[in-house]
Amino acid sequence: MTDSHTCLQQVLQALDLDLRAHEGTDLTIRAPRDGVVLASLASHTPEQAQAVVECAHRAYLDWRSVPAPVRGELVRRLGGLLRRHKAALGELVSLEAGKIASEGQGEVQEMIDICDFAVGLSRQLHGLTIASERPGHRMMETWHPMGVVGIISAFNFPVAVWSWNAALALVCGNAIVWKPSEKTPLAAIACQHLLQRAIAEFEQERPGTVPEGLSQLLIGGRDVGAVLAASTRVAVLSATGSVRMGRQVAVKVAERLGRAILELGGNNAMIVTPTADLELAARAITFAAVGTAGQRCTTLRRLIVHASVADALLARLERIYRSIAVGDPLQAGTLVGPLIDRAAFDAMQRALEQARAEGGQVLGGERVREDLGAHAWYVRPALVHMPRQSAVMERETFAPILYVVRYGGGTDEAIALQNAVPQGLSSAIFTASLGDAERFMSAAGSDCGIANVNIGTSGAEIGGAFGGEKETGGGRESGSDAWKGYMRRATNTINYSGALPLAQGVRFDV
Ligand code: UN1
Repeated sequence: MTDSHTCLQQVLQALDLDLRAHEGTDLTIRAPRDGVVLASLASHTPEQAQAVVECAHRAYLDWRSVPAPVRGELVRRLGGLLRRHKAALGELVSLEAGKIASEGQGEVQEMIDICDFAVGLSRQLHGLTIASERPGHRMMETWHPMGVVGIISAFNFPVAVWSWNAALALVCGNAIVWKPSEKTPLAAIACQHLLQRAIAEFEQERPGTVPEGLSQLLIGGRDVGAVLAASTRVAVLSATGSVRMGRQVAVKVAERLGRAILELGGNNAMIVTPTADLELAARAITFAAVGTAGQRCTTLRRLIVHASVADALLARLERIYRSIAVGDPLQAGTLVGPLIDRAAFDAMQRALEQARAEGGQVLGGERVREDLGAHAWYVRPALVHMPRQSAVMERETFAPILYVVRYGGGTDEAIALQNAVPQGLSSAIFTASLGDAERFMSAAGSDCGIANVNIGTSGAEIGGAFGGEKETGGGRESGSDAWKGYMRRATNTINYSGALPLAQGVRFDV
């Protein structure tokens, strides 16, 4: 296996990226696949962060007046560069976040997809025309940029989640300031570098269109994120991460009556009904539960299976779990890479201990492949048979743990179990019954932002709005009309009548 440092040098060369300007002693970045130190970086101070936000605000004041389709042209160029550098950027994601190669590449594809979507959107951004009660009047809605959009992203989707926010925010006329996870700043530096290149290309054709500081990066930890949350200059703060982080950020943003888009924890379940195609279900469960080593916010964490099919399904799953390829994420054939770090491993072990204490029977979950490095944390994914949905199942543990409970009654019993947790991101049902599927998607069904039928909980396309309810935070990103979160709506009433009739028939003669 090639040492991660060597891989990094190749990737940096392919991206024409020099890290020297970022070097320092504040953050040590390790490759999860072998524990090798990739880089040591300097953090921004809160004072520097404040200056960055001010600069972004000045950029917004110019960018907001650039026609939206022209703004789209910049995002089109970013998409072009991402297409050209997909292999290298995807590999960097694998190196820094520990994702298997195909998922690293898939994440860059997700960026390309949202760029395409945003370019189309840049010729739309349309409001309604509304019937006026007054003669000679017209009412309409106009959508305008908000200002500076702050983006806080997590280690597990180090580039795609930024791009959902960045591509939309830019075509919507905002400036962006990004604080990536302190575990994955290298991928962020690479994205910022590609965007700067897109800007340079664009400026050659349209000199003077892109203001200085339109897109900026903040490397650092909580104190830097706190500046984004507290600054009234940050009109929208889009934050992805834990419920704990989201709660802190949301309170700060609410205090100044700002706008937050929150995409927080998921504790996603799948219901398998008696009519489900078990072969298909087993494959979907495996990808959703162990893909990305269980470190997606959409990861399947709870399996609610009807007693009549439980033994057959679990026999299949146990076979898969025993043999699934855990190892170097850059090696062909690997399906499960490492956890991000030791803290993730410890949290997983604590959850498994609690599950045992609550009567669970654990298959897997132990550390494996220690030969790959003392600082590399690989685990065999855990399948945990629980006697009932107990406390450990009510929280999200960011690791490949799949808890299984059985239900004996109707689909409503399963739906109630599914909804009985504080989070509400993603959910799925496997069934051949139209009635069960429709019930699951109805108002009395899944309470999540994503409710799938005969598909797992993870791996959403960018065309749909992405996000969830309850402790997941209520925000929506990516497709559908999520762009409205990055714009403000003005209602315009235009009078061409030559008279001045008042609404609601009010008389006010002067
Ligand atoms: C996340 O884990 O924060 O639906 C995002 C999915 C991916 C995005 C996950 N498209 O699993």
